[in-house]
Amino acid sequence: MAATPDPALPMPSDNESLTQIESQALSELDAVANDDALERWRVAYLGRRGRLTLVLRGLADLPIEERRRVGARANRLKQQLEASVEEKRARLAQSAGEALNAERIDVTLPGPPLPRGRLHPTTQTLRDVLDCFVSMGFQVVEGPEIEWDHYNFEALRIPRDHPARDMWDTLWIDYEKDGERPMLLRTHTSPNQIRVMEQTPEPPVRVVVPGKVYRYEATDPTHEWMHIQVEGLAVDEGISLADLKGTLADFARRIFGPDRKVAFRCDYFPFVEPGMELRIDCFLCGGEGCRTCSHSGWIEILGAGMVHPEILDAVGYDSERYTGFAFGMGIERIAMLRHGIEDIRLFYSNDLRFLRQF
Ligand code: 2NL
Repeated sequence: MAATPDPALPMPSDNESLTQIESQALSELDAVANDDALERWRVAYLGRRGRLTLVLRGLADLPIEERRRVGARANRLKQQLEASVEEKRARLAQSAGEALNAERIDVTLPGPPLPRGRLHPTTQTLRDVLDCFVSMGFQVVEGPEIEWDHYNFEALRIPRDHPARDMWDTLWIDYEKDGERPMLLRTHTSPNQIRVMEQTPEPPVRVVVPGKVYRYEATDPTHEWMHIQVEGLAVDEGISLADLKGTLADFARRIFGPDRKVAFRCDYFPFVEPGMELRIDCFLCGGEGCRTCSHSGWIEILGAGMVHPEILDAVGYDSERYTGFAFGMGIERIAMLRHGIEDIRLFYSNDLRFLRQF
């Protein structure tokens, strides 16, 4: 049965139509970008009802002379288009392969190097200090940064009207009870030592307590409104000033060098009796006098003393039986001395040029 020519198309059975079919077919084929489009194109021209197929079927209706002429040309075009399809198919396959190749990942390649971080200089010094005390049998204990007035001041023999409170300009929490502000940002880590003693019914107690502490004060090269403190506490039967001296001299020599001379000098803290400061001979000038030791030959390292018996009694320890020593130091100060850093604010200004040096 002869196929019915599509009325929308020009009469296919002449040279002009074949020329048109050829040029349209080739330019459309050029735009084909994938296998699906290629198949649609093949059906449109070479399929059972394709444009060229219809021409070939219509040949039967032509006079013999014309049938030969048009037939020969149509068959050549058919071969040409079939060859073009194959060529296009091959090219599409090749470029798909190339795309795959371009995306291929070599899983055996080593990964790009990751930038390595480092510990903050205060963290490094903090760890060295804690390691030292841990090796002497102290336990590390952390506690809350928001504290009750009771733990931060009252339990440490610093009552409301005590002049020593002037030493701790406090950041109070915006919370009122009975017209008072009983909560604050701790000004030292001692409150946590009170907590440890309360939770340990009987000595021995041997703890170091690190942590952030806060003061309401203006910053300058040696003061920050937040800094890191380490306090230590040892309570047991028979603990004496000699234990305090031996422990802290050993600490000072481990951190600042085995040849350090140490000296203790009277100082006052409301929670100890007697109270003292520990100094080491200046490791920069060897005692001659320089800027770091303010030309005294000595550098203050920490404060210490024998725990006031009233503090022991208040946590339920028998101060006739038990004695203890305690100490406290600022970690930034230790780190500044070790590294020759002259401004505490550098630790907390997030300047990587500074931090990358440690
Ligand atoms: C300093 C001085 C010191 C203490 C802290 C303490 C804690 C309890 C009882 C007794 Cl629970 N004492 N701590 C004692 C003496 C000095 O710190 O200059 N810190 C930066």
